[in-house]
Amino acid sequence: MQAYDLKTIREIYELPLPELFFRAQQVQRQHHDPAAVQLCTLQSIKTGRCPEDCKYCPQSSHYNTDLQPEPLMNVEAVLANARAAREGGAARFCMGAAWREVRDGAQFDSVLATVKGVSELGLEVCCTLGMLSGPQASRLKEAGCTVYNHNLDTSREFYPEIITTRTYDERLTTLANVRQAGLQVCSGGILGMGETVDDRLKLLRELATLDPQPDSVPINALVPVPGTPLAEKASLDPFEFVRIIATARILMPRSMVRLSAGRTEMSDELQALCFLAGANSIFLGEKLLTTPNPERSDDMRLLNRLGLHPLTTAPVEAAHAAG
Ligand code: SAM
Ligand code: DTB
Ligand code: SF4
Repeated sequence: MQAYDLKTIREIYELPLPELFFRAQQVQRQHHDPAAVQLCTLQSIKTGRCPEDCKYCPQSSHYNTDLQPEPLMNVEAVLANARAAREGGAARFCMGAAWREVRDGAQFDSVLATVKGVSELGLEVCCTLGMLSGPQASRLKEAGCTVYNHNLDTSREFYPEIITTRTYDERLTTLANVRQAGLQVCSGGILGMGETVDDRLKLLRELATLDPQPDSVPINALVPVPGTPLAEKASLDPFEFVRIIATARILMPRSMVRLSAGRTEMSDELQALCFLAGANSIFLGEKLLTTPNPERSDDMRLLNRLGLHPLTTAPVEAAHAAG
């Protein structure tokens, strides 16, 4: 793996757009089918009342949002939704809980039973439950979970402006626990929280330096939610956004780069540019965890118009076969 310094990353990011796209597409073709898009479904299995103070998050108990909190869903309720997601063409089912960390006990046991049930449906299972110890990561893996999502969100320097209730190093420790247990790592960040371009590039450097690199990298555009401290943030420059996608693709050739939150505010043309820049995964379904996502039928129509098709092979296998 190549170690990147910030200057080199900046030089890539600042390339003339056609050159940046050309390089990103070369990398993408070496490791992925450029016409295949991974479709993931998200399900919030425990919503709201989170003790963390992430300034972007509608689920934090520190802010007054319109969110309706929901306790942990029972196994059967989640399985019903997972079946529907499978019928709808999703390859991966990702379950999120508004927890600071996983605690051993009845609730975690219930999540483990849910994970087992979803994996038995033949779906790839991803969880995002907050901080995780090594033994907890192993139990998730044994239950049939294949991927764990835990975002670094932004640069180490900007992080304390956004979250004060846990540290960057705690995030990295969870990622190490996840990797150690043999789970795939899904880790990315959010753009548009008031960070500089350098903060974004430092986030990419941080992710690209993980060894091995994350299997998937979700790039979220901030969804400004009324009541959160970031409700009034100015929207992102679309070209800055695609440049980050292309730079992520070049720095992390094998990773799935997921165009995540914020697509409802993006035009079809901008999303198409993101696919050209190397994004190859999206969340499908009209809701993310708590905020809206494009309609499934609109997404399928867009993929069709662009000649793209759902990815069926498990991404890591596909990447290994290609390279
Ligand atoms: N509580 C767990 C955690 O923080 O890891 C899992 C759920 S948390 C909601 C998952 C991720 O969603 C966060 O790391 C953040 O990157 C993203 N997210 C949350 N609110 C968002 C928003 N308003 N806009 C964009 N991304 C957001
Ligand atoms: C990720 O990076 N984005 C997804 C997933 N991982 C769990 C979550 C986006 C959440 C957006 C705000 C919401 O819907 O609550
Ligand atoms: Fe809690 Fe996760 Fe939201 Fe932070 S991002 S407030 S940890 S649910």
